[in-house]
Amino acid sequence: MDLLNDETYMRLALNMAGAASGQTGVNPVVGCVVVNEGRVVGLGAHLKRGEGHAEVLALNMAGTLARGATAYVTLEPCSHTGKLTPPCCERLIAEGVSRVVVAAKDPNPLVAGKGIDRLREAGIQVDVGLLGDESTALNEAFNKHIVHGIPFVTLKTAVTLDGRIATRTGHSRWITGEKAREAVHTMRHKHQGIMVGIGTIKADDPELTTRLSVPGIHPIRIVVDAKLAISEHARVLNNVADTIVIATEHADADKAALLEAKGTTVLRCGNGDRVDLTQAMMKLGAMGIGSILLEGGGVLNGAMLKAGLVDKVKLIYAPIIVGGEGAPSAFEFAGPEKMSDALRLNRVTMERFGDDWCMTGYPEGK
Ligand code: AOF
Ligand code: ZN
Repeated sequence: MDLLNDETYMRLALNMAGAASGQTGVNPVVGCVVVNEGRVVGLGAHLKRGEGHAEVLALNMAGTLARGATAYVTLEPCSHTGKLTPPCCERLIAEGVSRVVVAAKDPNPLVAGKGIDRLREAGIQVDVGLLGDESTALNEAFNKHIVHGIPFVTLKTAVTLDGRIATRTGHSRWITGEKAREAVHTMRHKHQGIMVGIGTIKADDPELTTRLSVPGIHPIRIVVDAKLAISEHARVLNNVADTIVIATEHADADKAALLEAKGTTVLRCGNGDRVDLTQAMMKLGAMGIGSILLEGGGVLNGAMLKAGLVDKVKLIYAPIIVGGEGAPSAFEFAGPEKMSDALRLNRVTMERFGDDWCMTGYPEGK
């Protein structure tokens, strides 16, 4: 039986926050529940960047019943004047809330503890940390982008048990089953960008949109294509969603103009043969892209990993083996000599999608 306690209300706030995953852009997802004398009197979630904060919406619903109430918030109430509203901590004080339970501190340098301090100064009891890890996990992309200015990158790949992403002839549809593919489209919905290399565009001509049994949000499609070799007829350039192609400074100006005339954004990153991926991440972060789902192929996966730009890995293993000398693998890079120098994933969890198994982990140091 579910007990009625602080955790019950914080979990409700977290569930509301989680429902907005993928729709707040570079902003965090936040939920708020206001409880007065054992009754829920206000509910709120931040649903869109530039629109109301969770606390404001919940307090609007609570009205005068906020006086003396407890507010459960999944993220520290803000202490800065944002896009739309004055600081949430001032609003909580003005409404006469007597206790605030906060899951996690806001890493935004403009807030970072000031919201909590301000509430305490006003004599409000503030308890911090309840289900904090869950709140932090929900906002892992926000937490990185607000501090470092570059996107949080989740590398996702479907693989055979022998680590291949295609057969020796290049055939790749499909490796995993329907449930896993639905999970991948849900991942697309939850990321602001989806990134692939030109090799994947040439081999599969993917559309890179979100297709589910209900409408989902399409991420911005990002193609790493040093020489602008992409065909102007590639499906990824259709107008279903926005597309950014990243090339080097040397790539042909006429081809860039042709792509831009189709509505595609061309970014130039790096002076060498290859795209400077670190610079690309800085530019994308500055453009307001806070999370990217990296869908390969092996060369781009390897390069992103080596550059230390991958924050999280999701490997979906299908119970199949294809062998085949030279069959493309999920990670193509000059690996280490010794097993002890392998790239290790930490905080590993496993999840089942039908007959496929998804291993999630964080590269060492992340
Ligand atoms: C809260 N409650 O529901 C959210 C908060 O651009 P703005 O005005 O929406 O401000 C965005 C910043 O506010 C964001 O970077 C984060 O620090 C905080 N988000 N804070 O008290 C909310 N969404
Ligand atoms: Zn706020």
